[in-house]
Amino acid sequence: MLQVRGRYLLVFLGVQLVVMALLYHEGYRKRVAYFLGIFYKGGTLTMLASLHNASLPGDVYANLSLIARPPLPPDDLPYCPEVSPFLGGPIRVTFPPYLTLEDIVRKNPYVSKGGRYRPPDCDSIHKTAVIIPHRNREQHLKYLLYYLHPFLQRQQLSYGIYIIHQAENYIFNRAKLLNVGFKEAMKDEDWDCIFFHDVDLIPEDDRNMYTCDRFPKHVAIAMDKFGYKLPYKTYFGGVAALSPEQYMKMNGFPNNYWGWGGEDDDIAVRVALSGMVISRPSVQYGRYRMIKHGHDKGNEQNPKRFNLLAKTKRTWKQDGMNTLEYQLLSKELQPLYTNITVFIGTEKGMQRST
Ligand code: BGN
Repeated sequence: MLQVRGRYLLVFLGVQLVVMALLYHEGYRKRVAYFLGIFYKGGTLTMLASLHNASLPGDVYANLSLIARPPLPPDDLPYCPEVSPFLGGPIRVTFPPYLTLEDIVRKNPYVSKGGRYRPPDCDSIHKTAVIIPHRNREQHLKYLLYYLHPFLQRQQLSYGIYIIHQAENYIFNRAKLLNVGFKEAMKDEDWDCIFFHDVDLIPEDDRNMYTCDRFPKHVAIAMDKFGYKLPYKTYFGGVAALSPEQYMKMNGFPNNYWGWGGEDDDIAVRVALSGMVISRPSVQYGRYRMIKHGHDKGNEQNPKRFNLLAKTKRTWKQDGMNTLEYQLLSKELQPLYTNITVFIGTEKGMQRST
């Protein structure tokens, strides 16, 4: 009897020891972060961050707990280094089953209301808005936010995330929602780069910088569903990045593609018609995992897309940013994103469909 009890006691003590060791490790990491907060000098953080990278390959949250606000007035922060010390390369993408928005909020303590972030320890020269059109894809949105926030923080960007939600049940119109997102985001801030982002695409390499190039950048160039290759040469779907100047030069995106398909091809044609070319990241970095899903109700294939696309050359100046009409129903600052709900009308105009 006594012997059995002794064995239990040993097991119990063993478990205690393991727990204590783990707690001590966590405490150690916190103390390092605190220390850096007091004695912050650009290089120190850089070295430590890269050291820690080696130990946790692929974890999108690895090292982010090392970021601390130094005791300096915001105006005295040094510029962020040219290459962020937090970049780790490939990211492991899995879909944890019991994830909640609260978990994501807890894991991103420096994200402020409306899904805004600026590096607490350095002054970023990049200001990127991410625009995500959405309807009935809450589950996808949750995973995208789980990955996108730490991904952008690893790149030391100042950023904001906008969800553009199409009100009512009329056929989905991705490109018009992107136009609305652009217009609303630019009212908030002088963003220097806008990322137009599908809700079901998760970036798989943090060296895929969410900043703009000299020309409109098609970013989702290697998706798993296309065998990590471009499906065709002028493909412009999924994720694309334009500066406000590039976007205005092509009169934004078309407003008249209702349903699935063709609007991204129209955008690619606009790039060429306005005298620009498509820029792309390296195929090693522009990798994306698509969250699997069934067919969306209300986003059936658009039978008119072939005709529309044949006319882009004649219509691009008459339809786009300069003719955008919509009714803003709400703009809420949620903890992880700015939620814009908009009525964008129907194919027949701005009258209500119901
Ligand atoms: C294309 C679609 C794109 C879509 C890609 C990838 C059209 C227009 C045909 C003239 N284009 O075929 O919108 O992103 O496939 O799925 O349907």
